[in-house]
Amino acid sequence: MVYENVQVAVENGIAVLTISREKALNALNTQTMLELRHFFGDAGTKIEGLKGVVITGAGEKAFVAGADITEFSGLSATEGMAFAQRGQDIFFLIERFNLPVVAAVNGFALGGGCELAMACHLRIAGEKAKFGQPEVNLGLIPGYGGTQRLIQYIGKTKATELLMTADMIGAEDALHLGLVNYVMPAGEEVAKAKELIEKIATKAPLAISKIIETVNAYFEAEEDGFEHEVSAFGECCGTEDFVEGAAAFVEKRKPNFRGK
Ligand code: CO8
Repeated sequence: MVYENVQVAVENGIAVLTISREKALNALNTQTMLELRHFFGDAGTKIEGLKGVVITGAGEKAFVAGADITEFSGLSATEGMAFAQRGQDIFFLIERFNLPVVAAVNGFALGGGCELAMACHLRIAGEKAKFGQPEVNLGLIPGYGGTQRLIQYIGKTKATELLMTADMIGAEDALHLGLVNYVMPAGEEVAKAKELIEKIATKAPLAISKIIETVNAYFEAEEDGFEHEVSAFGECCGTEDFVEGAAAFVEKRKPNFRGK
């Protein structure tokens, strides 16, 4: 698939995906969503030696200012459900990607943009970042998982307020509420995201993928997270990396993990 709106740059095993529709503040139109689906469901799984993915927005103003409003005004109820379902399915691909995915939020992360950031495993905010779910201003509610993930990250009390008022919050408030992991000076978000991925890449890759799976299991209704932890723990025990990690500890050296 030829990508028009998502620029992909792979360097030192880290893929930086830049949503590039700067004139529309990087709003997620259908083409952009299909490109994200292709990357996380296909192309990204085939990049040899990949350590993780960073998602950011082109320009200084916006990460992603939402789903593209011009595309979905006038949808019928049935069409709206299909639209939201497709978006949720794509964001689940991101959340379930077996390598760390970090959002580097350089500006507005509104509506579908805030939902995209929340589908990532970790979030770095630039000091000018603004987060919000303004859908009620349009007569809508979030459709790409925002009602659920916002509660998961910041709790029901504040999430309900933000969802009902459509208020935007800045980077420091987002940090305080637990929505983001770090706040960085403007322009340093991607570097911090890469630094985190590099640190995670020194750990056992299979264990990291099991962390992603097991953390996700906590939030999935059909899963028992504790049961999932038991089986994932067992799977880690059967790996060469566990043998190597334990041996390296005893021998007081750095482990050489091979993802096996
Ligand atoms: N979609 C399409 N175009 C957009 C969007 C968007 N979400 N956001 C901004 N743009 C465009 C503007 O229309 C404008 O285009 P033009 O220059 O051609 O007029 C350009 O980007 C620049 O924007 P502004 O001139 O408005 O810039 P300001 O600095 O004045 O304001 C804001 C910046 C505050 C970010 C403002 O642009 C804004 O409020 N944008 C909309 C934010 C929003 O409501 N986002 C939520 C959208 S709804 C959503 O994401 C639902 C997700 C689930 C979908 C499920 C579907 C069924």
